[in-house]
Amino acid sequence: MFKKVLIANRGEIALRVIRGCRDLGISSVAVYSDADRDSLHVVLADEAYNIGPAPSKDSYLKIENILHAAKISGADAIHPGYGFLSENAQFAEACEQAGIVFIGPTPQNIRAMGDKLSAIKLMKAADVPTVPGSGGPVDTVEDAKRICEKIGLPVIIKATAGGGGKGMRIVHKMEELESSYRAARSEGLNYFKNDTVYIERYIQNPKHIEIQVFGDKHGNVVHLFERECSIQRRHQKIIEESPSPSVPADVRQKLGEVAVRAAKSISYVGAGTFEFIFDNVTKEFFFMEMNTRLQVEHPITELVTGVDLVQEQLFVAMGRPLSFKQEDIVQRGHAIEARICAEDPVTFVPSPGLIRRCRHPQGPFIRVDSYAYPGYQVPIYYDPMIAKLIAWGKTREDAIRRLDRALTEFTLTGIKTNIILHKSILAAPKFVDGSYTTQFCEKDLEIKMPKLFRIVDDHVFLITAAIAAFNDKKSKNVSEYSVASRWKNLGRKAQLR
Ligand code: MV4
Repeated sequence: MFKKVLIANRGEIALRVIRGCRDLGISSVAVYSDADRDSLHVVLADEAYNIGPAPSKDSYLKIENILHAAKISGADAIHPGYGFLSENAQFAEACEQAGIVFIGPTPQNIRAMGDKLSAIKLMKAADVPTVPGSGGPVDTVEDAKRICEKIGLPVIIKATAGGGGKGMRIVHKMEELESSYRAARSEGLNYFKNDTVYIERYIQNPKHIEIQVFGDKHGNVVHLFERECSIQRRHQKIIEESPSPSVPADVRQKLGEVAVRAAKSISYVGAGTFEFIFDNVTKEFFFMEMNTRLQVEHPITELVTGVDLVQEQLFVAMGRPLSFKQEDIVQRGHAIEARICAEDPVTFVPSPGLIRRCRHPQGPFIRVDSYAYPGYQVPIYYDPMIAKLIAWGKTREDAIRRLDRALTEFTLTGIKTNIILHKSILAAPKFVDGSYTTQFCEKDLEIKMPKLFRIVDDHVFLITAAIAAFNDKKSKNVSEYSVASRWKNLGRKAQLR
């Protein structure tokens, strides 16, 4: 058993890992930047070390500083969380060389899947379905034209090192091909110092379906079924759910088998996710890429399967065999996660700043993974996601209703949040019937949003407090909570109209 684990991350995921450690009697070490002195992970961990200035490149990405903190604290292992150094093979290697266990896949696993073309080649060799396309680098415009003529339009050009939608171009007309090809290459070069691109047939109105896998150091691999993450905007996921409302039982079975075969073919160790593009009409699926980390949306898998994924990561890293077998894993009920972000719900512009009021939802089958508290200053330097709200239900309808109820209970003022965006998504017909695709935010949502909802900020509380005090002459104490409940009632009526 590890005695002490360092968490090389911040925010809600750092809290998630600290709690996973404490549940096993393992002590935790936090690291923090100058901007995170007042962050909750520093408070909740058993000890904490400053690792540098606010910018990530000077702190959370600074390998030497993190390893130094691990050494002086005597940590046995490092959990990287997601983002930052979580998919950095060099970091995983540096940990090994320093005699500290990296809680994650092997450096070879990370490298094999980090380059998208290398990943596609490996998957093809393992008989995993991939999208028809070039299957390798496309080095000239002439090659690009030949491939397009062969596979037909539309196509998608992708930078091999790309991510987050950067270095990607969809081509609908032959006339656009040359400029799109050059744009994808130069974006790859600018953002990832690599101008290699490849071409695939473009799957229209796709769904994003991913499969959670787990491997141990003894060659065992299992899957924990799917998550659907099609509700996204500009490649930022907003809502995820499990199971997917679109995947039929026989396809689900296939997806799981394929993912396990894929993970075994690369001797995968730890938590990983295979991302597939799913054609909602033909119900075909194709491998896209693999994420060699624990993902943001892991809680929905935890709620549906009952497996603590962080504890399992710790066990696997200690060298234990997986604590469950494939046949032990069943999907029970339905879980939906809403990513709560400090951002304008209409323009999506980040809105860091001081949180004034903060009351988290509670009640049956609600999970809140949050690092928000009243008086906390959300820093400008990092991701605007401050909380994840997850609801479980026996059925999808129950889960939607519960999530909506919890969103109504969630009070966060001082900063703008996307809470009302979530409420509007949950009410959208295409979400309710489950037929939404990755185009949902652009096609089925954005236009309706600003008309239906008003942005509520802290001054609304002050006005409501004044009205409440004026109206309620019998009441001697108008507390923050009585004001909040009054405002909620009014707010709900206003929203229903
Ligand atoms: C695709 C695709 C359609 N066809 N590949 C987006 C990020 C990366 N994980 C893969 N992505 C896609 N790859 C083929 N062959 C559609 C997406 C995609 C997408 C593309 C353009 C604009 C928005 C998108 C949102 C989700 C997925």
